[in-house]
Amino acid sequence: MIQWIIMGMVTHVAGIVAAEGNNGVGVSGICWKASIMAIKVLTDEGWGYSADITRGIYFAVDNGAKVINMSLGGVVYDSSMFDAIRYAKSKNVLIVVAAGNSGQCLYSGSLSGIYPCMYYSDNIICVGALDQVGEFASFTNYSKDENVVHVYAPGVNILSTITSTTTVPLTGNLIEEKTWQKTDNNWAIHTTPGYTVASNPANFDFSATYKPNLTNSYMYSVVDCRGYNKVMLQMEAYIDVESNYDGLYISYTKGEHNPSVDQFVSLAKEVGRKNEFKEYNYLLQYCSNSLCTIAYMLMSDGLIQYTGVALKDIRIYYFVPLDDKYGIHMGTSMATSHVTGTAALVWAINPEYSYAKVREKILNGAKRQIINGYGNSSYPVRKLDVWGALTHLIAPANLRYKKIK
Ligand SMILES: [Ca+2]
Ligand SMILES: [Ca+2]
Repeated sequence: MIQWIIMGMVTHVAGIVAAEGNNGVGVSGICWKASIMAIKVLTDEGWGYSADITRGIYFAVDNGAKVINMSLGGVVYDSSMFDAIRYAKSKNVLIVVAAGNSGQCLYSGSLSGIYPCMYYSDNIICVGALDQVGEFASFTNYSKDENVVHVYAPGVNILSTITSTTTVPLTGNLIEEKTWQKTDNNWAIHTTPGYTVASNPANFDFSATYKPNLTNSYMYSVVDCRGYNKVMLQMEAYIDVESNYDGLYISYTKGEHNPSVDQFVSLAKEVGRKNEFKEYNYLLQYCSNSLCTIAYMLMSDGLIQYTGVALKDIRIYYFVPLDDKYGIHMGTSMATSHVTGTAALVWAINPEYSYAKVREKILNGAKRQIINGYGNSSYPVRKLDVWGALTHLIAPANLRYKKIK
């Protein structure tokens, strides 16, 4: 399992590629008429696994994508993902990827690379970011080797489309409103001066300790999330448990279930001596439009017990979209999508082109300029030039013409 981090916000990236132009609204993308296929391969928080990204590539290719914009990166070489990229190549699909935002110099053949940028396949264009004066953006990864970072494009202070949401309470405080079921009597709901808490140990008073060898100490309840598309659990909790051996496990499942019998989805294991009430938020991805069982379990080993956990406030929130807006972001993600839009534009002008031709137009149409690198070095790099890519076109072959007298 390899983690991948998204480097930008997808709606912003999509707007750079294809926002409608010449309509007096918001921004214009590079290729106004491009069709976008949105394929979600990472979580809302922007991370995920290479297997999902790999499946996304196959899905895009098999469903007719011409250019795949991958504003994401990870540090581990994954041969399955590389196979998917080669599959895309066999189907004439170009893949435009971000060089990454860690300010690193990338060396060809180096093991500490960034992928997909550094997979060797000639249907990839890896893109670094420029600032507003055409120098390297402070955060961009870069390379002295034009075969590693192929081209640079604007990536600082880019205005594009954004979406946003806000949360609205779906329930009140479930500690007070709900009947909680318990698998043993180590959990209890009781009122301490000032507020009601659910706690383990039952006699929680900031000095008593939870029991050793807890393996099945659950407290759980069912919440009705029907009619709500995206819901979140928020809790305020006091946590004081031994880090490496004990833990408060928070889990949930769609429908009405018993966590000591049925399979639940883990949300978190909270540990440590926090010693104050803090707020925690968890997305309940699988509880959209359904009943939802939320479960808390305290687990402990035989040695060392602390004062335990107290849950003061548990609420469910749902998300509502706010009006669409425009906003500024920066990153090699933004740079990447400028190149993706250019690829779409070049391909729109000549749909018969191969991925290699489109790539050649972009790279050969780019302006080659010396740029000030890091540490007093300077070297020539390719800067994206949309007009250059378009005018680098060769005249279509086999034109029929008549001599005009
Ligand atoms: Ca517009
Ligand atoms: Ca312990």
